[in-house]
Amino acid sequence: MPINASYEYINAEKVYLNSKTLAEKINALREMIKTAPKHKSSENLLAELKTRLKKYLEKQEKSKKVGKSSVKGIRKEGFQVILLGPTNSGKSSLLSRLTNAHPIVSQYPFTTKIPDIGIMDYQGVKAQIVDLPSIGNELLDLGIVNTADLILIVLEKIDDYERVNQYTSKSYGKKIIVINKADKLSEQELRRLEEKIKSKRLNALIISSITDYNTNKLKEVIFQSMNIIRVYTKEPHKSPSNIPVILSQYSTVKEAAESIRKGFSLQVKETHITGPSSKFPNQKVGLSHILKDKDIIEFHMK
Ligand SMILES: Nc1nc2c(ncn2[C@@H]2O[C@H](COP(=O)(O)OP(=O)(O)OP(=O)(O)O)[C@@H](O)[C@H]2O)c(=O)[nH]1
Ligand SMILES: [Mg+2]
Repeated sequence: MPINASYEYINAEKVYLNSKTLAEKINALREMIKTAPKHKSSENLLAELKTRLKKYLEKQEKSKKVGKSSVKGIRKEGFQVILLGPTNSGKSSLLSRLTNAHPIVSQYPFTTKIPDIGIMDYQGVKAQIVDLPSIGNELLDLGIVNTADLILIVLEKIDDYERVNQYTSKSYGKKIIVINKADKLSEQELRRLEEKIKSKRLNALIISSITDYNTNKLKEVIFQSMNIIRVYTKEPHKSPSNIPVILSQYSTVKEAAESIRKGFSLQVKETHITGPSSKFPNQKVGLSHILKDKDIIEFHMK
């Protein structure tokens, strides 16, 4: 146990040591990283925890690839997000907001009869989004709920949450509650709903597919749950590339170099980082330095 460990950390460590499934281990490790003391002497511990988490995430990723969805005709492409909820909560409307797809939207119940698929592009990162027939529709095939990477539980009323959540008991994807139709709420009702989310510590976001309220925030939240980072490479004295290198979370400088070209890290003499993982601009770091989203990485070659 690290010195000055907080009560939260000790608790998270206990949960970790007792966890059996991969998903439990991942959640507990995330909590440990969040609550670990952030001082000089615990840097090694933090790095070690992050490496361990990364290994588990990769293991989970591998096991997902063999998982098959029973919904015919939907090929899982990269990160898969599904929209699950009662009829008329606005799933198809949301799909058309987040992606290039144009599903049928109507005020009548059970409009969506077969899944609609769209691709979300968030600053160069892509995710597949699948809009499903609603809960209660006999055409809803729940197989995909179990294999999706992320489940957006789309509701108009927060009170519907439990009813919908029952259908996710066998899923291992993360879950986010999306409360749609914020435009129908008064300022006061909106504040009250926000308070409720806070006090119940729900992982929920209030949006409107009509006014676009918080839909960009939702894209950001989806991106964050993908456990990936974008780093931008840069040559000395030039501006950074616009196209990000996509890496899994907690990747090191060495892994970034190797993702450019196998053996590239052996040719690197020095690396400089500017961004969230650097203490100051242009910080010189070693190959084992752990990167963060939006870092700019400058390699000096031998
Ligand atoms: N006011 C308001 N209405 C919305 C919003 N989003 C969707 N709607 C309306 O709600 C109704 C249902 O929207 P859909 O997107 O078809 O709902 P769905 O969840 O796909 O429902 P299914 O018919 O079961 O497929 C439509 O009349 C939409 O225009 C929103 O943010 N605000
Ligand atoms: Mg629909």
